[in-house]
Amino acid sequence: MSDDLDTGAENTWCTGCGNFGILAAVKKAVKKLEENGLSKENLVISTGIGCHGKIFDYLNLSGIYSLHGREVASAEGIKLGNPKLKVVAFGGDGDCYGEGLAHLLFAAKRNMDITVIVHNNGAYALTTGQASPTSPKGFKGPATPKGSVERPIEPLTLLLSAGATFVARGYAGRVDHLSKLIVEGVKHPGFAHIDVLQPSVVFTDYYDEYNELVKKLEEPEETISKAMQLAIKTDVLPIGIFYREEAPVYHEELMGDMNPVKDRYKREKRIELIEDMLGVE
Ligand SMILES: Cc1ncc(C[n+]2csc(CCOP(=O)(O)OP(=O)(O)O)c2C)c(N)n1
Ligand code: SF4
Repeated sequence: MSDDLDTGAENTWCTGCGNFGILAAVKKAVKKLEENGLSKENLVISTGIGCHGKIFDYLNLSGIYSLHGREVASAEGIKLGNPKLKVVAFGGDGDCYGEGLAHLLFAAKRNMDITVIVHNNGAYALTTGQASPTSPKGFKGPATPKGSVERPIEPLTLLLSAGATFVARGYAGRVDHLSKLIVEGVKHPGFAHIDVLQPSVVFTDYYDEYNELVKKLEEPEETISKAMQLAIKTDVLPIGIFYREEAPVYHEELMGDMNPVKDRYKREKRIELIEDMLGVE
């Protein structure tokens, strides 16, 4: 494990929290990516706000501790500002599938070249366990004391229909497997989405259920509709890469190989381009 990834910050996650598995998997993945030639200086993270967001405090990587639901928008800005960077956004299910859902879907639609890792614990954990978009029907929490009457969303089908070009599910209790998914996601040229089953030992302690139901996929499905059928299964919970395809990425479609950091236009040129765009004579 890459010790230089430790920040030394006191870890305040509850003992047994699935976030520990995700942190361990990320560290393993970064080490592997470094072995494959990625410089840590070119890896940047953004996080939302929640228990998951504390991963920012525990990972010695550059980035931005963003706002609730804005980690994907922040990651997009970083990527467009300097396309040479690899950018990974960490979100919670409340954060990414609730507050920030539009950012997530539009980043997938654009095939933005970033990786999104969702710590899916089925609750707004930091704010004491309100029902989130992925909470099961009947979920009891401070906002739904008699049980939520809403049905949960299924994230992978949502991302597949939005156009994500890499869609995967991992489990915080399978660290090695998850780290491989993260490596593949970061290497993928385009929008990579990894939904991680992350038990919260306080609000959604589903370890037993997940340990019984998760099943590793051999390889991705060939079509989106087959991947969707797999994603809605409940008798088993497949983990692995559901779907992967190569498609043009947003920053290259928009700017070619221009890099705004090193190819920044002078002021006069920027004004000229804006005037040209506006049709000013
Ligand atoms: C715009 C905004 N709305 C609400 C909050 C309050 N808030 C902070 S963390 C959080 C819940 C986080 O839940 P989730 O994203 O699922 O992450 P988890 O804590 O479960 O990891 C909320 C609602 C906030 N910080 N900003
Ligand atoms: S409240 Fe839940 S998600 Fe938050 S640190 Fe504790 S176990 Fe983890």
